[in-house]
Amino acid sequence: MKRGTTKRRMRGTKESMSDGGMTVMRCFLWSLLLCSLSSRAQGFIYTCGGTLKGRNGTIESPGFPYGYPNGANCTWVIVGEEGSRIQLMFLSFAIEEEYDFLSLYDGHPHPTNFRTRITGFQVPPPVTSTGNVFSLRLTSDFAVSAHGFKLNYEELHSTSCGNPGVPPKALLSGAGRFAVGDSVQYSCVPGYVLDGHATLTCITNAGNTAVWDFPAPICRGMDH
Ligand SMILES: [Ca+2]
Repeated sequence: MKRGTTKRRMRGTKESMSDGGMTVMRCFLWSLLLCSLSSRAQGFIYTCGGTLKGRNGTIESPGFPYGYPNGANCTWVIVGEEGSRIQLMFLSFAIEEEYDFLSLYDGHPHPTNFRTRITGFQVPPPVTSTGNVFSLRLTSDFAVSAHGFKLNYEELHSTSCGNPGVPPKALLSGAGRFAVGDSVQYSCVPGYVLDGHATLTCITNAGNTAVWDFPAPICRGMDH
């Protein structure tokens, strides 16, 4: 969903000229809380997020799936038990490519913990923190939204590798616990071939952490 600079500029102008109209639309689409926050003039910042504790849970971008607000700066900090890791499993992902971002921090949301920045319309594979804190920050610019993201997070203990994920066009079978000693098998839907290892086994690495012995394979079209 690329947009031209003209469209961007027009959208920006329209917004600054008819803030009232935009507010009504936003009230209709989103919650009253969001409405009151977004009625501020251009240059507003919409903040949200918070600290999350507990073994597992769900995080959605504000307004999901009807679109996140412009000017969003939302930070979620997931804190697991000491000695655990946090795994994120994305269920849905659509963020305006190269203008809006979801940044991941392996620890507290500090630049030194920066891990990766995700944007666009592909559901990312599962990602696991190295420690018991994992942070996410959603930032959006002044125009154009998308339906946003939804993910489940789960606390992993030292004997669990966590769900290795199912790449596009792949099928996963095998153990449901994903614990040390368990294996999973991948295959591809018809018309696609597997690239990588079909079987992954959960092992303990030198650092005494449960990890999959190989990355999840990919399924590529036979004509590529
Ligand atoms: Ca945007």
